Amino acid sequence: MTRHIPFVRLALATAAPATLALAAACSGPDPTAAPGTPGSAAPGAAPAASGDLAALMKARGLSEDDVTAALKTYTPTGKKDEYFVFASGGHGGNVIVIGVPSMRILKYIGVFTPEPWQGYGFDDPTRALLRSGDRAVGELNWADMHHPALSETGGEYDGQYLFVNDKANPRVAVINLKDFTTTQIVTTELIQSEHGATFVTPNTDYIIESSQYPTPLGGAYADFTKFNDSYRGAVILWKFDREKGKIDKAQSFAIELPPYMQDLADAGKKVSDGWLFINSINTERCWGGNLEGNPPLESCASQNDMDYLHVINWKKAAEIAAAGKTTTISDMRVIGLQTAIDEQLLTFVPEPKSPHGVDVTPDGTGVVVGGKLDTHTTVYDIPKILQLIAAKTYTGKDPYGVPILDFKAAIKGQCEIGLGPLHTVFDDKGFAYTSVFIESVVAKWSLADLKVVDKVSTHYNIGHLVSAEGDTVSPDGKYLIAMNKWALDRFAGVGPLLPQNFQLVDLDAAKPRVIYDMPLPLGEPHNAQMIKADKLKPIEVYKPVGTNPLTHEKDAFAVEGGKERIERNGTDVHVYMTAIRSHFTPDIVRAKEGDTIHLHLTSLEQAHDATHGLAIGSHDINISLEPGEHSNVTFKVPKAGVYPLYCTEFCSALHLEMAGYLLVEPKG
Ligand code: CUK
Ligand code: CUA
Repeated sequence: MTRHIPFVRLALATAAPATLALAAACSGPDPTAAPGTPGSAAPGAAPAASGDLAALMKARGLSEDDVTAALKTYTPTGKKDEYFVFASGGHGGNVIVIGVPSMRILKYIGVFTPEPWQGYGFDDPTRALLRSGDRAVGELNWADMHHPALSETGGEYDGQYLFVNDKANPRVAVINLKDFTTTQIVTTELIQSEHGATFVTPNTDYIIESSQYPTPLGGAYADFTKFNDSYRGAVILWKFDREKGKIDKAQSFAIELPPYMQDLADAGKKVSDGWLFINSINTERCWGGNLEGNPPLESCASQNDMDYLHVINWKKAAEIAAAGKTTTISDMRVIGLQTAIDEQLLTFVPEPKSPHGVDVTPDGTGVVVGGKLDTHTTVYDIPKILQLIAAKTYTGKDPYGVPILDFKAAIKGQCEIGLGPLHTVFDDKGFAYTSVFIESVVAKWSLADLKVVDKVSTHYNIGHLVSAEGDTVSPDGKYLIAMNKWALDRFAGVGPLLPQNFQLVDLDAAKPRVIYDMPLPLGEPHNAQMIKADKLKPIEVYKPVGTNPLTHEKDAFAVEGGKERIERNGTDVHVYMTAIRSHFTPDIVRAKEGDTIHLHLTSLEQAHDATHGLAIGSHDINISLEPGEHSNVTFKVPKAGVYPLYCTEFCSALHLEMAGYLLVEPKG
C-alpha cells in the first residue's frame, strides 16, 4: 500500500478544509493531534485522514487507479452531469436517459411500449399514439429499438428532438426533448423489417429508415421461387417538419433497392452532404430453408468475399420524387430501382466480408465500414467515390443493373483492427474508436495513418459504442461508452438472464481505460447518443395549466379550478376533474353499470415536480399528471361495484388522503 500514499496526500490537499471542519464540528478534539495543539488543523490532521483513506482503500481492495476512476465519475448530491446519453431500450421498446460521467439513470421514455409509471399508454392521447404505430396485422405493444438519433442543425446536435426506430415492426418515433415525451409514431406497409434507422441528414430534413430482410414491397405474398423478381429492399426518407415537430408522411419518399439485406446507414456531412451510405449483407440472396433442403442462411449468406456499400444521392432523389417520378406502393411514394439507376441515384462499392457498421467521419470525407468476418475496417474516400460516379467509371453491374465502382479506387485504405470490427465513433483529435466484437475490445486508431494506437478491454462482446457528440461534425472526445452485450462475471449473479454492461471509458487519460461499469437491466440497447447537457432546455411545468403534452397546446377539455362538474348525456358521463395537493375535485364519480366515462383531468399545480397520479382500481387506469398537464381518459364501467380511486405519487403529507370513489350502480 505504500505506493498509494503520495496520491492520497495529493487528494487530501484539496479535500482537507471540509473534512477538517466536519471533524471539528462532530467529533470534538482530534485524539491523534499532538498534545497542546488542539484545532491546529493541517500538520497534525492530514496524516491521520490520509491514513483513513489508505485504510479504506485497503479494506475495500481498491487500487490507486480505482480511486482515480471514482474521483472522475463520482458526482456529489446536487451536482449535475456534463452529458446526457440517450440509449435505446432495445426490445424493451423505450429510451433510457443516463447522465455522464456519473452513469446515473435519469429517465425512461415510453415510446413503443406502455410505461405505467408515466401513464404512457393509459390515457386517450397516448393510447391513440401507441395505436397509431399498429401495422396491418394488428396491435403492437413492443419494439426492437436499435439506433436513436438526435436532431441536428448544420451537422451539430441541437438538443430539440430524438428519433428512434423499431427493427421488428418497421416504425420511426419522434421524441420532443422539451419534455422528453414521445409525440409521433409513423409506419408504412412498404417494408416488413428495417435496420438502417434512425439516422438524420445534417439539418434533419430527412430521417433515414432502410429495410433489412427483403420481402415483396407493400406487404404482398410471394413464394421464394419468385425471390429474385418479387422480393426487394427499400430506403425510406421520412421528411421532418421542424416547425411542427412532426414527420410529414405525404412529403416522404422511398427508393427501391435490390433484395439484399441492407444493414446500417449514415448520412454524409460537409463535403458529402446530400449523400447517404448503407452497407449490405447477403448479396448471395439466400433465404434459409434448412429443413427444406437448403444450406443454413448464415453460411449461404457468407460465401461472397464482397458485398455492396450502397451510395445514394438523396438530394437528387428528393428532386426526382418532387418531379413525380414515383409509384405509390402501399401509402408511400417510391422511386423504382430502374429510375434510381437511370438517374444515377444508386451506386455500389464492394465492401469486404459480412460488413457491419457504416460511419461517416466528422469531416465528411470518409466512411468507415467494419467487417464481421474480416479483421479490417475499410475507410472509403468519399470525394473519390463522387468523382468516379460523376465520370461514370464503373467496373461492372449487379444482377439488377446497379453500377459498381472499383474497390481499390474507392478507398483511402484499411486498418488492421482485430477480430470482428463492428462500429466506429470519433473524437476531437483525429482518432477513431472501433468496437471489436469477438476480441471484446475498443480499438483506438488514427484516421491519418490508419494504424491502431491502443486497445481497451471491454466486458464482454461489445456491440455499439458512443462518444461525446460523436456523430456530429465536431466530436468532443472526453468520454466513450462501450455497450456490451454480455456482463458475465461483472456483477452479482441474478439468474440466467444478466443485464447489459455499459462501460464508461475515459478518453482524456494518457491511456484510455474503463472507469465505470453500469448494469442496464432492460432490453439490449444497441446504440446511443451522447449530447452536452447544456444543449437541452427542458421545460419545468406545462404552461398554461391544462396543456396537452402531445400538442403543447391547451386541451379543448382543460378544466379550470372552480368549474369542476359531472355531466351526463345518455350513457356517457363526462367528468371534469382537477387535481391539486391534496385532493381531486370531484372526488366521487357516480355512474351506472354499462356507462362510458369520459374523464377530463387537469393538474392545477405549477410547482416543478409536483406530480400527481390517478389510479382507478380494476379498470386498467393509471394516469401520471405532471404539473399543468391535462389528460383525457375514456373507459367503460361494465360491472357494478365500489372502486376506490387514489393518487399514485406521494405528493404531500396528506397524499394518502388524496383519494375518492368511483361508484357504479347496478342497472335498473
Ligand atoms: S446493430 Cu446492434 S450491435 Cu442494430 Cu447497430 Cu451493431
Ligand atoms: Cu397527489 Cu399524491
